[in-house]
Amino acid sequence: MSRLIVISNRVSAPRDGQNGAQGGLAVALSAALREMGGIWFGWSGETTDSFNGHIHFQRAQGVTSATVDLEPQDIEEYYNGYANRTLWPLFHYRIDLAEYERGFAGGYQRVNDRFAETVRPLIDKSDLVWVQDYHLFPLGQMLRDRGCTNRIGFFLHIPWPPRRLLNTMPEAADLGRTMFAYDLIGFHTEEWLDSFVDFAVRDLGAKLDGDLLTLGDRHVRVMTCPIGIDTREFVAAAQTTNARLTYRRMKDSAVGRDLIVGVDRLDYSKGLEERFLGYERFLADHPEERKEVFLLQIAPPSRGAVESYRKIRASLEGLAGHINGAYADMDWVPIRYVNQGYPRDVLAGIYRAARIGLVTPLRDGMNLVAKEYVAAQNADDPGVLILSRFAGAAAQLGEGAVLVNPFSADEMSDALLRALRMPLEERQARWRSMMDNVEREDVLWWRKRFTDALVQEPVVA
Ligand code: ADQ
Repeated sequence: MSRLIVISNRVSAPRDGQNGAQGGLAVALSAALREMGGIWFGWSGETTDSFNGHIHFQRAQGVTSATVDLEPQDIEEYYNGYANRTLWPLFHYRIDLAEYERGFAGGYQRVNDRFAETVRPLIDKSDLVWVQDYHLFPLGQMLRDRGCTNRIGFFLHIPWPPRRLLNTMPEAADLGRTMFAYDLIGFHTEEWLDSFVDFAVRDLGAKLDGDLLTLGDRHVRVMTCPIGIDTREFVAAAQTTNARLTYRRMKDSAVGRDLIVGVDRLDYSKGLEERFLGYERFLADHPEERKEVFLLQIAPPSRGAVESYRKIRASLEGLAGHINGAYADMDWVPIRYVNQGYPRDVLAGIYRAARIGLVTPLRDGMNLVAKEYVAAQNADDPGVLILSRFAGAAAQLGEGAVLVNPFSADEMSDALLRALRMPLEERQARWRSMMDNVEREDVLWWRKRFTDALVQEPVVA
């Protein structure tokens, strides 16, 4: 059997003495590496004065990781620059925030080249190579340039934007052509896959035959492969003592009111400002509901080195303060806004105590919080998921969730009222349909679907 070489920006392989569970993606990739053997390669998260290609190998719980340190300039241009200030906003349809700087593009190429050069000697002839996410688009091509003939797959965790937006980026065509170095590209949804195919066909001149795209002498297969959570682990997390204590604590502090919960990295793509405004509209439209509910928004800051993230943090603080100032009373505050992360079992307890899970990103590749919320519910008395129609998760959970347009405060307000008034039988039926999907298409299913497809040779007509 082939070994698996996973390459991602950061490596979250298990560490010795690690307390607490890993995230779902880390669990799935670690399980695959344990089963197939192989290495997980990426940036250590550490800096070094001058890049030297020195690899730190570690083996823990049956998984080998190999990491390198990067120079401060690499981190500034590749990670804070091209990845977080160019690609992330552009791929979430925010060309107003995307910054096109040659310095960032150069740093991105340099780090990808350093990754390729360093990882190349670790790859044996029969290994499968699996590259993760937008930090590493050109890596496959750079490995091919170094004589790598292995099967190489790429999975995109974020949306692929429509071609008219993508083409605002000066390097769009070059980046698109490098994608043909891969044998297989996976997307969460048809929508992201269609955008990629549309771009490849209309802007690069590729030909599509079934699921095979051809450009010159290169063929790449495209597939949808929606990521799931580690459902068994999450259901178990919701049953732990910590989860039960948290559930109790939330119920006690709610004093009979309904909890609405939002859990997101503090990121403009998650639609937090729009969510607060939608909730404010609900409070304004339905005075009788005011003291019957409260919103707990958990949003740990991320990417603090980037200006747009500092701005959104400040603006959310202002908005939460404004709404609380306008509506709070001596015995009730409408929004509890918390900026810290919590262990997974504590999160599970909070989700379970919440009558409504409010997951309203403006654009999201998948969104795992939606699935975690579903997995944590009590089957006898489940809560309602209000989900943005622009999250990848809507393609799988759309029948059970209450779908909303997160740009519309009115729709959000209507959805909140509907969810609060929803009869038990309807909640149960909707939850069952979502839970069936969350159980069937979990993260282990996702991993197998991708690696099974990667080993298959394409049938070229
Ligand atoms: P993210 O943008 O990070 O992932 P998401 O899929 O929602 O978004 O995953 C967030 C994870 O972080 C969840 O597991 C959640 O529980 C955890 N988390 C968030 N806030 C937390 C808190 N306060 N405390 C503890 N944990 C917290 C990217 C893409 C997504 C895609 C994933 C996987 O943007 O669209 O679903 O990758 O492909």
